[in-house]
Amino acid sequence: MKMTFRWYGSKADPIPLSYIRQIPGMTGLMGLLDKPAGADWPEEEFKALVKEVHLAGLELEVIESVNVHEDIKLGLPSREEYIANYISTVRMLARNGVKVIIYNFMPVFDWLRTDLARIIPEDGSNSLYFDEKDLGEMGPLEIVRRTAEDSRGFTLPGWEPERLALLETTLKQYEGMTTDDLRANFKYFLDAVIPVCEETGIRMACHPDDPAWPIFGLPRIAHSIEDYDRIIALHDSPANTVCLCTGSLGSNPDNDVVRAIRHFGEMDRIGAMHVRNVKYLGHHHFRESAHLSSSGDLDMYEIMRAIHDTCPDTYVRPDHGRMIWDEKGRPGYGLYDRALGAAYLNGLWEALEKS
Ligand code: CS2
Ligand code: MN
Repeated sequence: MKMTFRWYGSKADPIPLSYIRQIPGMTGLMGLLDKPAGADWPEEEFKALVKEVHLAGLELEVIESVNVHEDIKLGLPSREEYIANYISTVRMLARNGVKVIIYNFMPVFDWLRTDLARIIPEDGSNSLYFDEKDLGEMGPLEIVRRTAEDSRGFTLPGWEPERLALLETTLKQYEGMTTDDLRANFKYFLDAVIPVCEETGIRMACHPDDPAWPIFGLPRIAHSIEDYDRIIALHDSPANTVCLCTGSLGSNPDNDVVRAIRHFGEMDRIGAMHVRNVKYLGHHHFRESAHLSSSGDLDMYEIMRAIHDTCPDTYVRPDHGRMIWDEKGRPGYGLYDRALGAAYLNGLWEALEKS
């Protein structure tokens, strides 16, 4: 297992690389260049990032995310240009030491929450929270306005301004699109990109829909074991893998996260892991909790054991954390609670190694 940390770059992330390096057992980053979906990433800029990360004593073998342009998901003729850019970016990243690219294929929205700082009554910390009832009252435009307002001035991954500017138009474009249509567009993308990944040694890792069910009537195709079996079948290759996010898949209690890890781990189809815990509060109603098993509803020991048994060499990062100790950070991506999460996951790992 390689323990890693998500980082947004020195301009956008208040957490210095030196702090990340000081978290015990931290080997590298899941990092990115801040480029709009569809862009061809400039090599010089990326080389500079790699250099900066290496100088801090960390690796940059995983990129999260290279976002897929909406026109690719919509299957518009303009997708050709964006797919060409994607391929060029894959080649460039491979040349510069990258092994895994995390992405998702969710229409319009990446992850979605109804509150970015819900107080956890037991201890006064706060975390990301979702209640479908609140969503019903809000509607897509309102939720976007609220999320932007609550983000404390930070840009949020998946909520990039250029994407949101076109929200109304984009929502209209998806009207009438079925899950089969979306899957066909996904196949078109994978058929073009995966052969290049095979050639260059990159693994594409698809992140689950979050929360793990359809929202606002938009088609969603990556929120269960069966969904991922179909995604793998779209273009069967060792380069077509899952970014298994326990908190996203696990937002739906019907998903057996441990079984999912074992299933795809045994197939060697886990490119990366996001490990975090959730607390169920009712139907389509949950909040994110501390990583510790007893703080939420997922069994972190069994999760780490499944990784240990089936994909021990994979990249792991603590996904979102709570906001604690008065930290003023990017919602979900503060330093303190993610560092605690990494330390705890490393502890479980050491116990697994020695038992
Ligand atoms: C994140 C996602 O919220 C999360 O779980 O891991 O925003 C993730 O980075 C993207 O969906 C990957 O493209
Ligand atoms: Mn995740």
